[in-house]
Amino acid sequence: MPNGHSSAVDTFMQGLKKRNPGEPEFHQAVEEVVNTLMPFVQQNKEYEEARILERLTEPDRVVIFRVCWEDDKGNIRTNRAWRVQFNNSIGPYKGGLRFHPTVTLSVLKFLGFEQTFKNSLTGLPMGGAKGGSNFNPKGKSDREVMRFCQSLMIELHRHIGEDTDIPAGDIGVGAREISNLFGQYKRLVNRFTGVLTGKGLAFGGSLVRTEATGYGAVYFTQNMLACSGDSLEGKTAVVSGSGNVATYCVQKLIQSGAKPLTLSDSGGFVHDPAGITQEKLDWIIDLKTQRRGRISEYAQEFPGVTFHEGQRPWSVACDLAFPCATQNELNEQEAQTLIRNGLKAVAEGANMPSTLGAIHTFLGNKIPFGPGKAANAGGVGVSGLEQSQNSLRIAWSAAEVDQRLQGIMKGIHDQCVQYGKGEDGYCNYVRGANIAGFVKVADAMLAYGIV
Ligand code: NDP
Ligand code: 2IT
Repeated sequence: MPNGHSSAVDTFMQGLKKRNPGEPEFHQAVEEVVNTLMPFVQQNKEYEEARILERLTEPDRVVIFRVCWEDDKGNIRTNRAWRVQFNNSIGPYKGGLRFHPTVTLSVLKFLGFEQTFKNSLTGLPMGGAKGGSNFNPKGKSDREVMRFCQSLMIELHRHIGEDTDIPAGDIGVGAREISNLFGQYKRLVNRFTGVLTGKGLAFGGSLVRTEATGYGAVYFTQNMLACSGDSLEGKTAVVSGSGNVATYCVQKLIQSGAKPLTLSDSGGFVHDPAGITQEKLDWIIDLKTQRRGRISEYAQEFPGVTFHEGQRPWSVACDLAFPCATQNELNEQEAQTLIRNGLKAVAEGANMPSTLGAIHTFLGNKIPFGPGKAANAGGVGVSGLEQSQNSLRIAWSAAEVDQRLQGIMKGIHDQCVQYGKGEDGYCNYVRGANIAGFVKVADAMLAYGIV
């Protein structure tokens, strides 16, 4: 990068850090984007003169509130919740809710910022937002989760709406939580409307939404491999996480003739050298969604499987890596290990799972690398389709939704190639996704004037 760009990035980042102290995840997400956008913005003076980068890194609004609820023993509990409404230039705010003890304003600002670009890439009219709470659903009873969700919605309902802001799931927020939240919203406003996505099929949910993020990450990988005439057939894959994204990523890998070898959770990873089959995956999905168990139990259930306590799966040799758990779960050293072991491509199912050092290592070694805002956009893409179906008051078939999801992922891939392919033929999907996601939002902001 020429010096003018890097010193402009440094100056920009100094200002951003000063304005947003103590928010390391937000700084990291902005730095990744600004690193690749700065040269583009400097070449396109209208963006620079209108200070689009400064405006785009300041959320439209942040709502912070207390959530009080009563546990099963009658104790009064207090959590904090947030909704970061980042940017609604191209559509109503849209993005998930995360319930996890590690949730902070910094985490939600990074997620809302990334969401703005991701949603733009889908081609659907959706702005960017994220929310959640430091509530830990692990170990809580269904009733405790319900009381927490109901209490949270008593405040959140004032700030959302089908044309204002449409939350969905994320870490710790799945079918159970969305159902509790939707039931309470409907009761508070006395309207049945598509205000949340990821709803149950009986009350306005879309087929394939549950599967969409994991499936989409695999479709994105298929598109990356196809650029060099390659396919998923026979490829080994290392997947982290064992939640919604990881499990449906594994399912689509199996259906595509690849061999998924690992899954993980915060306790460690399991390695199945024979490959995870659909039958074993059904057992895992039941373990994780119904029995709410730990991934280590998989190694006790199936012969030949090993559990590696406290470790991440990146030391297992593979063709493909799918980080699908959480932010900063794959560092520079682990990226080097993957490359040494013959890695062919990476697709981020999670948001910001690779550190800046890991991204640099993948790009420096010319590994096709699908960043989260491109590779995991299938989830919010099908959320957008759920909104369309709710507005039309119809339900599409699974085949129809899946077809549209494949079209969305191909569209995102091709936009990345348009802006990211270099003269040597290597596609930098990070640059491609950042610029393609930016242009649409920035042009809308330019059109609105100074707002
Ligand atoms: P789930 O809650 O279903 O699963 C999360 C998984 O990640 C669990 O296996 C969990 O393990 C693990 N995990 C979470 N936090 C940590 C941590 N701090 N350290 C180690 N492991 C951790 O969430 P999702 O599958 O929905 O989300 C996974 C990722 O995908 C997130 O980054 C999310 O933002 C992203 N994403 C999700 C989308 C969706 O539609 N759901 C859409 C796009 C992106 P444990 O049980 O031990 O906590
Ligand atoms: O990070 C994400 O894209 C999500 N958690 C899904 C958001 C959505 O609105 O479906």
